[in-house]
Amino acid sequence: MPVSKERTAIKVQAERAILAACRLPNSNHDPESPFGELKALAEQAGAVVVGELEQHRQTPEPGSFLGKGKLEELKGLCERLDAQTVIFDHELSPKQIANIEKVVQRKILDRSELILDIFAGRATTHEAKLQVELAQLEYTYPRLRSMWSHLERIGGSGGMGGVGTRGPGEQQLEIDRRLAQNKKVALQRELGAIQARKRREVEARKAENFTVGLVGYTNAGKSTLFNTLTEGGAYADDRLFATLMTRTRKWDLGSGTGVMLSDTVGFVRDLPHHLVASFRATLDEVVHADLLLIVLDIASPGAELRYKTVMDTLDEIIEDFAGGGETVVEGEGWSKRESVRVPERVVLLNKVDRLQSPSELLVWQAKPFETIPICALAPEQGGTGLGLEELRARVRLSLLGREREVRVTLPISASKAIHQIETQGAVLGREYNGQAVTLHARLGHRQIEPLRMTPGVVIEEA
Ligand SMILES: Nc1nc2c(ncn2[C@@H]2O[C@H](COP(=O)(O)OP(=O)(O)OP(=O)(O)O)[C@@H](O)[C@H]2O)c(=O)[nH]1
Ligand SMILES: [Mg+2]
Repeated sequence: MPVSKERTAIKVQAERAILAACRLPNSNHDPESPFGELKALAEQAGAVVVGELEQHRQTPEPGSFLGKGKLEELKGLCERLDAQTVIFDHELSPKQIANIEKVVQRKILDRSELILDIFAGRATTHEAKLQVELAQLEYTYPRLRSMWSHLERIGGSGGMGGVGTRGPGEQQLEIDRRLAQNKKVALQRELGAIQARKRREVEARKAENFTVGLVGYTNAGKSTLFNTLTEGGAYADDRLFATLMTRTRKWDLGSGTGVMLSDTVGFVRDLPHHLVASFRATLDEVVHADLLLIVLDIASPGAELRYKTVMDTLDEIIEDFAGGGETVVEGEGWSKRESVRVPERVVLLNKVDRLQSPSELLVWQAKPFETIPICALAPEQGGTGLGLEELRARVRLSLLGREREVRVTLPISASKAIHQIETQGAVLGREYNGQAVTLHARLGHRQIEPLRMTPGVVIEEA
């Protein structure tokens, strides 16, 4: 099938690659390690990075990003280092790709294509595969199309051997385009059905439970924390985009309380927007949690930039989803408008065990937002368990509300309510009076409100 045949053309598996970038005055790359992240991404995709080239400019060259001289230099570097592929640290237009290729005579990939390629290799669930395929059709296809027509022109002139594709004629391209369009519609329909079902599940879960979302940059330690807290087998690994789909599990907070915790796909700087669109549904569930825990790897270089990326992406998703600050909730035969509530956010300063000096932690703790330093690795895996108790207490605070001392009088027969007070709060004393009991207890205010609704219960401040 033409579509899948073309997709293989962006693979960089085992190819020798050069990384290239045009640094503009406001580029948001990490100055300490300008190619660090792109290199990690390229290696995740299976490429062998053999060289790097960057140019500092006030504005990019419109047609080709880099200036003419720099492109010639890039060509020379490819020849010297025997590289088949050049990966740019930007999103390039199909036209720019074609123009650069014309000079450099090598396969040119942009950052988004590279990320899509990694996602394609990671997708295991049916939904993730559909989402990747859709994103590739939308993003990669137009680029491959122009690349191919270009390859056809330079075909056989050497240098492009690795790609080894015979350019299709115009007629073939037209057939491919139609097939791709049909495929896209079918994928969108199938994904729509899956996502509608998931939305109903999420709504039901939210109605009954307090929900907590783990979000953060890729490789921050979300899945590791998820596993440590829920003892659940989420896949955690030291590679980018280890997790592609949201997973939700019950997290037991002790004393009969618990919340639903969700692990999510990691963010990355300049996440391709086509990818964001198709993974948006996955994140939507999470940004509407009651509490967001933002996991940040503070031991890695560029933590500041990562923090900013995560916050900006979250705000974007919430804003897009909210539209005018309202969201429409639909059920069978009904719909209602609800104003969008922005969940509480707590930033978890992870991998504290890897810090070189404690002063690095102080910098983060001095920030104007709420933080908890943690070590997400379970003690069995060499972790220290640092901060996990504080985290539990913080989530309990969100769940139950601030604690107050109260005297609750209720019939002895209300055994369910008594059990709840005993397990979720701290009972300081009790007095029996015929068929009634008065419990002197410390309870969270969110726990007190439903008690007030229970018939026969009287609550006084202690
Ligand atoms: N030393 C140390 N390593 C950690 C800690 N937390 C996570 N790691 C390691 O960091 C790597 C990435 O962890 P993951 O949990 O897969 O990261 P993630 O945020 O789920 O990543 P994605 O799924 O790619 O978004 C793994 O090798 C973990 O063992 C920590 O507190 N200390
Ligand atoms: Mg993960």
